[in-house]
Amino acid sequence: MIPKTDKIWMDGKFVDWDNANIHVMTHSLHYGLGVFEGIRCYETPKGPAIFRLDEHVERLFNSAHIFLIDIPFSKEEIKKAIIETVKINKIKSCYIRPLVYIGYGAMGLYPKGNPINVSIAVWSWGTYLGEEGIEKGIRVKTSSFIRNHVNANMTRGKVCGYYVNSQLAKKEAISCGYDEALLLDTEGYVSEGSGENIFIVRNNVLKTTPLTSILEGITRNSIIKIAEDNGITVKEERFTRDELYISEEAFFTGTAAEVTPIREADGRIIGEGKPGKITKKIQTIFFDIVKGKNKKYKSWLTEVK
Ligand code: PPE
Repeated sequence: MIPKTDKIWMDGKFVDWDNANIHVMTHSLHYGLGVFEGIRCYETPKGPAIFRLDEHVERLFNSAHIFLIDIPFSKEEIKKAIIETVKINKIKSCYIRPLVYIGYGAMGLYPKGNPINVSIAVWSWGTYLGEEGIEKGIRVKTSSFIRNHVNANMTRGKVCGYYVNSQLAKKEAISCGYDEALLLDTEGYVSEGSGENIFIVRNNVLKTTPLTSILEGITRNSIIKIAEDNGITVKEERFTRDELYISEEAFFTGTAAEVTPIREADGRIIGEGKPGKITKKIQTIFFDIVKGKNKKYKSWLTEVK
Protein backbone atom coordinates (compact mmCIF):
# COMPACT_ATOMS: atom_id res chain seq x y z
CA MET A 1 0.00 0.00 0.00
CA ILE A 2 1.10 3.54 -0.71
CA PRO A 3 1.73 5.35 2.58
CA LYS A 4 -0.94 8.07 2.63
CA THR A 5 -0.07 11.73 2.88
CA ASP A 6 -2.45 14.48 3.84
CA LYS A 7 -3.42 16.24 0.62
CA ILE A 8 -3.47 15.74 -3.11
CA TRP A 9 -3.58 18.69 -5.52
CA MET A 10 -6.43 18.29 -8.02
CA ASP A 11 -7.10 20.92 -10.68
CA GLY A 12 -5.94 23.78 -8.53
CA LYS A 13 -7.31 22.70 -5.15
CA PHE A 14 -6.01 20.60 -2.30
CA VAL A 15 -8.19 17.58 -1.57
CA ASP A 16 -7.87 15.14 1.34
CA TRP A 17 -6.04 11.97 0.30
CA ASP A 18 -9.13 9.82 0.93
CA ASN A 19 -11.35 12.10 -1.16
CA ALA A 20 -9.10 12.32 -4.20
CA ASN A 21 -11.55 10.38 -6.38
CA ILE A 22 -12.55 10.51 -10.04
CA HIS A 23 -15.53 9.18 -12.03
CA VAL A 24 -15.24 5.65 -13.40
CA MET A 25 -16.06 6.99 -16.87
CA THR A 26 -12.87 9.09 -16.86
CA HIS A 27 -11.60 8.83 -20.43
CA SER A 28 -7.94 8.06 -19.62
CA LEU A 29 -8.95 5.11 -17.46
CA HIS A 30 -10.52 3.43 -20.49
CA TYR A 31 -8.11 4.34 -23.28
CA GLY A 32 -4.75 4.90 -21.58
CA LEU A 33 -3.96 8.36 -22.87
CA GLY A 34 -2.61 10.52 -20.10
CA VAL A 35 0.86 11.90 -19.42
CA PHE A 36 2.74 11.95 -16.17
CA GLU A 37 6.01 12.58 -14.37
CA GLY A 38 7.96 10.94 -11.60
CA ILE A 39 10.08 13.33 -9.56
CA ARG A 40 11.99 12.89 -6.32
CA CYS A 41 12.34 15.28 -3.45
CA TYR A 42 15.26 14.59 -1.11
CA GLU A 43 16.11 15.60 2.40
CA THR A 44 19.04 18.04 2.35
CA PRO A 45 20.76 20.17 5.03
CA LYS A 46 18.56 23.05 3.80
CA GLY A 47 15.32 21.05 4.08
CA PRO A 48 13.46 19.18 1.35
CA ALA A 49 14.70 19.85 -2.19
CA ILE A 50 13.21 18.72 -5.50
CA PHE A 51 15.64 17.23 -8.01
CA ARG A 52 15.57 18.84 -11.47
CA LEU A 53 12.05 20.22 -11.16
CA ASP A 54 12.32 22.45 -14.25
CA GLU A 55 13.35 19.55 -16.48
CA HIS A 56 10.54 17.33 -15.21
CA VAL A 57 7.91 20.00 -15.75
CA GLU A 58 9.34 20.70 -19.20
CA ARG A 59 9.08 16.99 -20.05
CA LEU A 60 5.50 16.85 -18.77
CA PHE A 61 4.56 19.66 -21.15
CA ASN A 62 6.52 18.05 -23.98
CA SER A 63 4.67 14.77 -23.41
CA ALA A 64 1.36 16.64 -23.55
CA HIS A 65 2.45 18.49 -26.69
CA ILE A 66 3.39 15.24 -28.47
CA PHE A 67 0.02 13.70 -27.63
CA LEU A 68 -2.01 16.83 -28.45
CA ILE A 69 -3.15 17.45 -24.88
CA ASP A 70 -3.60 21.05 -23.79
CA ILE A 71 -2.66 21.38 -20.12
CA PRO A 72 -4.97 24.04 -18.64
CA PHE A 73 -2.18 25.42 -16.41
CA SER A 74 1.11 27.13 -17.17
CA LYS A 75 4.49 25.55 -16.42
CA GLU A 76 4.97 28.09 -13.64
CA GLU A 77 1.61 27.17 -12.09
CA ILE A 78 2.47 23.47 -12.17
CA LYS A 79 5.91 24.08 -10.64
CA LYS A 80 4.36 26.15 -7.89
CA ALA A 81 1.68 23.51 -7.29
CA ILE A 82 4.34 20.79 -6.99
CA ILE A 83 6.30 22.80 -4.42
CA GLU A 84 3.10 23.60 -2.51
CA THR A 85 2.07 19.92 -2.48
CA VAL A 86 5.37 18.90 -0.91
CA LYS A 87 5.10 21.75 1.56
CA ILE A 88 1.50 21.19 2.67
CA ASN A 89 2.21 17.51 3.33
CA LYS A 90 5.14 18.38 5.60
CA ILE A 91 7.24 15.59 4.16
CA LYS A 92 11.05 15.56 4.20
CA SER A 93 11.63 13.33 1.21
CA CYS A 94 9.14 11.91 -1.26
CA TYR A 95 8.25 10.81 -4.73
CA ILE A 96 6.11 13.28 -6.67
CA ARG A 97 3.59 12.15 -9.27
CA PRO A 98 2.01 14.83 -11.47
CA LEU A 99 -0.61 13.30 -13.78
CA VAL A 100 -2.46 14.91 -16.68
CA TYR A 101 -5.48 12.95 -17.78
CA ILE A 102 -8.51 13.25 -20.02
CA GLY A 103 -11.54 13.55 -17.82
CA TYR A 104 -15.16 12.52 -17.78
CA GLY A 105 -17.19 13.63 -20.79
CA ALA A 106 -17.57 11.89 -24.13
CA MET A 107 -16.61 8.24 -24.67
CA GLY A 108 -14.97 6.94 -27.82
CA LEU A 109 -11.55 7.63 -29.23
CA TYR A 110 -12.10 11.28 -30.07
CA PRO A 111 -12.76 12.98 -26.74
CA LYS A 112 -13.39 16.45 -28.13
CA GLY A 113 -14.36 18.77 -25.33
CA ASN A 114 -13.56 16.45 -22.41
CA PRO A 115 -11.83 18.28 -19.57
CA ILE A 116 -8.09 17.89 -19.14
CA ASN A 117 -7.50 17.21 -15.46
CA VAL A 118 -4.29 17.48 -13.50
CA SER A 119 -3.37 15.91 -10.18
CA ILE A 120 -0.22 15.99 -8.06
CA ALA A 121 0.34 13.42 -5.32
CA VAL A 122 3.39 12.92 -3.11
CA TRP A 123 4.28 9.99 -0.91
CA SER A 124 7.25 8.38 0.69
CA TRP A 125 8.80 5.88 -1.72
CA GLY A 126 11.95 4.04 -0.68
CA THR A 127 14.33 2.28 -3.04
CA TYR A 128 12.57 1.05 -6.19
CA LEU A 129 14.59 -2.11 -6.71
CA GLY A 130 15.41 -2.76 -3.07
CA GLU A 131 18.07 -1.49 -0.67
CA GLU A 132 20.12 -4.57 -1.44
CA GLY A 133 19.77 -3.86 -5.18
CA ILE A 134 21.33 -0.41 -4.77
CA GLU A 135 24.18 -1.87 -2.71
CA LYS A 136 24.89 -5.19 -4.37
CA GLY A 137 23.25 -4.95 -7.79
CA ILE A 138 20.25 -6.64 -9.38
CA ARG A 139 19.60 -9.52 -11.79
CA VAL A 140 18.10 -8.60 -15.14
CA LYS A 141 16.33 -10.61 -17.82
CA THR A 142 16.10 -9.67 -21.49
CA SER A 143 12.40 -9.56 -22.18
CA SER A 144 10.58 -11.50 -24.86
CA PHE A 145 8.58 -8.28 -25.29
CA ILE A 146 10.22 -5.52 -27.31
CA ARG A 147 9.91 -1.78 -26.94
CA ASN A 148 7.28 -0.22 -29.15
CA HIS A 149 8.46 0.82 -32.58
CA VAL A 150 8.64 4.62 -32.78
CA ASN A 151 5.73 4.55 -35.20
CA ALA A 152 3.63 2.62 -32.67
CA ASN A 153 4.33 4.78 -29.65
CA MET A 154 6.49 7.83 -29.23
CA THR A 155 8.93 7.29 -26.42
CA ARG A 156 9.87 10.94 -25.86
CA GLY A 157 6.50 11.24 -24.23
CA LYS A 158 5.93 9.76 -20.78
CA VAL A 159 2.46 8.47 -21.47
CA CYS A 160 0.35 6.19 -19.27
CA GLY A 161 -0.48 3.59 -21.94
CA TYR A 162 3.20 3.13 -22.74
CA TYR A 163 3.52 1.27 -19.44
CA VAL A 164 1.37 -1.64 -20.58
CA ASN A 165 4.43 -2.78 -22.53
CA SER A 166 6.62 -2.19 -19.46
CA GLN A 167 4.29 -4.19 -17.21
CA LEU A 168 4.31 -7.18 -19.57
CA ALA A 169 8.11 -7.18 -19.46
CA LYS A 170 8.29 -6.66 -15.69
CA LYS A 171 5.81 -9.46 -14.90
CA GLU A 172 7.70 -11.84 -17.15
CA ALA A 173 11.06 -11.00 -15.54
CA ILE A 174 9.70 -11.43 -12.01
CA SER A 175 7.96 -14.71 -12.87
CA CYS A 176 11.30 -16.01 -14.15
CA GLY A 177 12.96 -15.10 -10.85
CA TYR A 178 14.70 -11.90 -11.98
CA ASP A 179 14.49 -8.42 -10.47
CA GLU A 180 13.93 -6.36 -13.59
CA ALA A 181 13.37 -6.60 -17.34
CA LEU A 182 15.56 -5.29 -20.12
CA LEU A 183 13.75 -4.53 -23.35
CA LEU A 184 15.29 -4.59 -26.81
CA ASP A 185 14.19 -2.34 -29.64
CA THR A 186 12.52 -3.55 -32.85
CA GLU A 187 15.93 -4.15 -34.42
CA GLY A 188 17.22 -6.19 -31.50
CA TYR A 189 19.44 -3.55 -29.89
CA VAL A 190 19.25 -2.85 -26.17
CA SER A 191 16.79 -0.06 -25.39
CA GLU A 192 15.94 0.30 -21.67
CA GLY A 193 14.47 -1.29 -18.57
CA SER A 194 10.74 -1.35 -17.79
CA GLY A 195 11.19 1.98 -15.98
CA GLU A 196 14.91 2.81 -16.29
CA ASN A 197 17.62 3.77 -18.75
CA ILE A 198 20.72 1.59 -19.00
CA PHE A 199 24.46 2.25 -18.97
CA ILE A 200 27.37 -0.16 -19.48
CA VAL A 201 31.12 0.23 -18.99
CA ARG A 202 33.58 -1.32 -21.44
CA ASN A 203 37.29 -0.50 -21.53
CA ASN A 204 36.61 2.36 -19.11
CA VAL A 205 34.16 3.99 -21.52
CA LEU A 206 30.61 4.59 -20.33
CA LYS A 207 28.02 3.71 -22.95
CA THR A 208 24.32 4.37 -23.02
CA THR A 209 21.68 3.79 -25.65
CA PRO A 210 20.80 6.69 -28.00
CA LEU A 211 17.44 8.42 -27.68
CA THR A 212 15.69 6.63 -30.55
CA SER A 213 13.51 4.16 -28.66
CA ILE A 214 13.83 5.16 -25.01
CA LEU A 215 12.46 7.70 -22.61
CA GLU A 216 14.70 10.77 -22.47
CA GLY A 217 15.63 10.10 -18.87
CA ILE A 218 16.47 13.03 -16.64
CA THR A 219 18.62 10.80 -14.43
CA ARG A 220 20.34 9.56 -17.62
CA ASN A 221 21.08 13.15 -18.55
CA SER A 222 22.39 13.87 -15.03
CA ILE A 223 24.67 10.81 -15.10
CA ILE A 224 26.13 11.78 -18.48
CA LYS A 225 26.96 15.23 -17.09
CA ILE A 226 28.43 13.80 -13.86
CA ALA A 227 30.58 11.32 -15.82
CA GLU A 228 31.87 13.95 -18.23
CA ASP A 229 32.65 16.35 -15.39
CA ASN A 230 34.68 13.58 -13.76
CA GLY A 231 36.79 12.70 -16.78
CA ILE A 232 34.85 9.59 -17.80
CA THR A 233 34.33 9.20 -21.56
CA VAL A 234 30.65 8.81 -22.44
CA LYS A 235 29.30 7.42 -25.70
CA GLU A 236 25.67 7.40 -26.72
CA GLU A 237 25.52 4.50 -29.15
CA ARG A 238 23.60 1.34 -29.82
CA PHE A 239 24.80 -1.91 -28.31
CA THR A 240 23.60 -5.48 -28.32
CA ARG A 241 22.74 -7.75 -25.42
CA ASP A 242 26.00 -9.71 -25.83
CA GLU A 243 27.93 -6.49 -25.30
CA LEU A 244 26.08 -6.13 -22.01
CA TYR A 245 27.07 -9.72 -21.11
CA ILE A 246 30.77 -8.94 -21.61
CA SER A 247 30.66 -5.45 -20.13
CA GLU A 248 32.77 -4.72 -17.06
CA GLU A 249 29.97 -2.88 -15.29
CA ALA A 250 26.34 -2.05 -15.92
CA PHE A 251 23.67 -0.03 -14.17
CA PHE A 252 20.14 1.28 -14.52
CA THR A 253 19.13 4.89 -13.92
CA GLY A 254 15.76 6.44 -13.20
CA THR A 255 13.99 8.74 -10.78
CA ALA A 256 12.51 5.80 -8.91
CA ALA A 257 15.48 3.43 -9.47
CA GLU A 258 18.11 6.17 -8.90
CA VAL A 259 21.43 4.43 -9.78
CA THR A 260 21.00 0.67 -9.47
CA PRO A 261 23.92 -1.61 -10.43
CA ILE A 262 23.24 -4.69 -12.57
CA ARG A 263 25.20 -7.73 -11.41
CA GLU A 264 23.76 -10.36 -13.71
CA ALA A 265 21.98 -10.45 -17.06
CA ASP A 266 20.30 -13.60 -18.44
CA GLY A 267 22.40 -15.88 -16.24
CA ARG A 268 25.71 -14.16 -17.15
CA ILE A 269 27.64 -12.48 -14.36
CA ILE A 270 28.55 -8.88 -15.24
CA GLY A 271 32.18 -8.07 -14.44
CA GLU A 272 32.91 -9.29 -10.94
CA GLY A 273 29.24 -9.75 -10.08
CA LYS A 274 29.19 -6.70 -7.85
CA PRO A 275 29.02 -2.93 -8.39
CA GLY A 276 32.17 -1.85 -10.26
CA LYS A 277 34.49 1.09 -9.67
CA ILE A 278 32.91 3.53 -12.11
CA THR A 279 29.38 2.60 -11.04
CA LYS A 280 30.22 3.17 -7.40
CA LYS A 281 31.93 6.48 -8.11
CA ILE A 282 28.93 7.73 -10.10
CA GLN A 283 26.50 6.42 -7.50
CA THR A 284 28.34 8.24 -4.69
CA ILE A 285 28.45 11.54 -6.59
CA PHE A 286 24.77 11.20 -7.58
CA PHE A 287 23.58 10.59 -4.01
CA ASP A 288 25.73 13.46 -2.71
CA ILE A 289 24.20 15.80 -5.29
CA VAL A 290 20.57 14.86 -4.60
CA LYS A 291 21.13 15.11 -0.87
CA GLY A 292 22.51 18.62 -1.24
CA LYS A 293 26.09 17.72 -0.35
CA ASN A 294 27.67 18.85 -3.62
CA LYS A 295 27.60 22.61 -4.18
CA LYS A 296 28.64 22.39 -7.81
CA TYR A 297 25.26 21.02 -8.84
CA LYS A 298 23.07 23.05 -6.53
CA SER A 299 21.17 24.47 -9.51
CA TRP A 300 19.65 20.98 -9.93
CA LEU A 301 17.83 21.34 -6.61
CA THR A 302 14.74 23.42 -5.87
CA GLU A 303 14.43 24.05 -2.18
CA VAL A 304 10.98 23.68 -0.65
CA LYS A 305 10.64 26.54 1.79
N1 PPE B 1 12.70 4.77 -19.06
C1 PPE B 1 11.42 4.52 -18.67
C2 PPE B 1 10.57 3.65 -19.50
C3 PPE B 1 10.96 5.10 -17.48
O1 PPE B 1 9.70 4.86 -17.11
C4 PPE B 1 11.81 5.90 -16.70
C5 PPE B 1 11.33 6.50 -15.42
C6 PPE B 1 13.13 6.13 -17.16
C7 PPE B 1 13.53 5.55 -18.34
C8 PPE B 1 14.08 7.04 -16.43
O2 PPE B 1 13.68 8.38 -16.57
P1 PPE B 1 14.01 9.47 -15.44
O3 PPE B 1 13.15 9.15 -14.28
O4 PPE B 1 13.68 10.78 -16.07
O5 PPE B 1 15.46 9.35 -15.13
N2 PPE B 1 10.34 5.75 -14.74
C9 PPE B 1 9.51 6.37 -13.72
C10 PPE B 1 8.35 5.49 -13.34
C11 PPE B 1 8.58 4.41 -12.37
C12 PPE B 1 7.28 3.76 -11.89
O6 PPE B 1 7.30 2.54 -11.65
O7 PPE B 1 6.29 4.46 -11.74
C13 PPE B 1 10.35 6.85 -12.55
O8 PPE B 1 11.47 6.38 -12.35
O9 PPE B 1 9.87 7.73 -11.85
